[in-house]
Amino acid sequence: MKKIENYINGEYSTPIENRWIDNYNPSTGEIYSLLPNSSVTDVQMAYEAAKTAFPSWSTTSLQHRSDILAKIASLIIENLELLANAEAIDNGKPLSLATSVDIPRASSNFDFFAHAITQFASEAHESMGQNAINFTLRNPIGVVGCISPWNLPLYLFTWKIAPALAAGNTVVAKPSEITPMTAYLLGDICTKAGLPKGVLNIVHGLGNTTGQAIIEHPDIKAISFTGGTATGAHIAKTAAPMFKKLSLELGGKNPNLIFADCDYEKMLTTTLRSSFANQGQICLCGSRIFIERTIYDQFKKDFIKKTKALKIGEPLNKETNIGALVSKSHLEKVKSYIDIAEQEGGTILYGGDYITVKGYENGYYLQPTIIEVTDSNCRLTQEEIFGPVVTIMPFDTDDQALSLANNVRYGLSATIWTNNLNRSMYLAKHIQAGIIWINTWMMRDLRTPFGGVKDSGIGREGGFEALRFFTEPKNVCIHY
Ligand code: TXE
Repeated sequence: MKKIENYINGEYSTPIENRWIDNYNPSTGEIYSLLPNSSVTDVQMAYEAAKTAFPSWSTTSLQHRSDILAKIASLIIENLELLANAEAIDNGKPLSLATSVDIPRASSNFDFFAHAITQFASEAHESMGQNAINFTLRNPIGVVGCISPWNLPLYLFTWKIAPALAAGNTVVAKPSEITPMTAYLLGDICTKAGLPKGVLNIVHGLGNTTGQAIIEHPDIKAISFTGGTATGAHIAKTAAPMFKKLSLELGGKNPNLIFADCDYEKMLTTTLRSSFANQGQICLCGSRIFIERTIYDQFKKDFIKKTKALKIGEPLNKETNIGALVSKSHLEKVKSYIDIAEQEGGTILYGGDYITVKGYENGYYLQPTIIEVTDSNCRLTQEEIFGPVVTIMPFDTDDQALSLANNVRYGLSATIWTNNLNRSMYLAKHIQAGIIWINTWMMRDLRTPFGGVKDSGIGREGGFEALRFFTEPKNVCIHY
């Protein structure tokens, strides 16, 4: 059986205690590889390698650092097929999605920060009348920790690592234990790109042991984390007494507000994607759909028709729109929400059951599911289900739409469909979220701030925000 290994000090190695975790292929339900169940000692080895590499990496020329990151970006594209296949098998997502989105984006993350770092300027202030000038140095922090989830494995792993490295830090990183494969393959790519030993160290293992060792490490002074809100809260508590810098990108329960005056066909196609892309396992998915009452019945009819047409199947099949959910326990969790629909006052309009895919009978497949709700306070519209399940509900006025949008503990993103500029600007200003899309969804520009408010986390990733997070400002005042 294939054994995934840690990547420490530029070399692959087995975990010190030789303990392993089963890695499942979600499309077959079978174990297809093993990954290290790394201990505190493995994390310490990764830390030591990163610490040793830091002085040289943090002082290497900007151009050299930028060239290496750009090389990693191009090697990811050269290995697109290998990585996309690995991602589809490991995660259950359609190969077409991994090929067109996940892996190209992992490459763009490196390419973007290879260039962004060369444009990252610091401030200077002349203190008038005091004969003084202040300028701000932006020093790398040192050894930083990056912890990522399973839904967009290489995409989100590199979204953290690339800016951390660009800013001159060295890294101890842990991908999700549920989807370790592409992070494992990245090690080899980094070696081939000429990344010096110890600059990036990848340690595999469980959250509450390996991950815990990273967040508890007293000398790892910054943690960038994407994952569940409960884990984020735990990390914040653990890190607080050590005054670690934290970037937490957590869950979402995003509203999709649809007004009668929108571009209907564009809205319908995009809403299908924002509901079910990646089996609904994207923190940005618009899982709470609110529709202006005048088009509610029409929308229901059309949306169900389009959802019915989606092809559910084996991820490697080119025809597949919806693959397998990531794990058996996640499948059960998502299904358990469908099972309480009725008692929560909901009506299942479409879907709601497991699916058996021929030849893949033990895979984790679920129908895309549309549930009509009458009360936005029910658990289905309040809790993050993180699967191919959306709720729909009508509204009558702009203010009602706004209050429905904000009636949730999360605040990651929101989508507004209208051609009325005043309405869209009013809502964009007042919806409590870090990201607003008007007449589109998940259109990304890597220069923009990415992250949420309320229980969706703290801090922003992307562009100079990420470089600010991964550097420590130091003001220097010169009196002349
Ligand atoms: O995430 P976890 P899980 C949501 C989604 C999902 C729920 C739980 O609702 O159902 O979170 O998913 C590591 N110290 N999102 O359980 O546990 C873990 O090993 C340090 C939203 O998979 O938060 C993994 O690498 N690290 C989301 C990472 O944290 C710890 C994406 C995320 O795992 C740790 C995924 C600890 N004590 C799930 N415990 C998004 N925002 O996109 C766990 N980890």
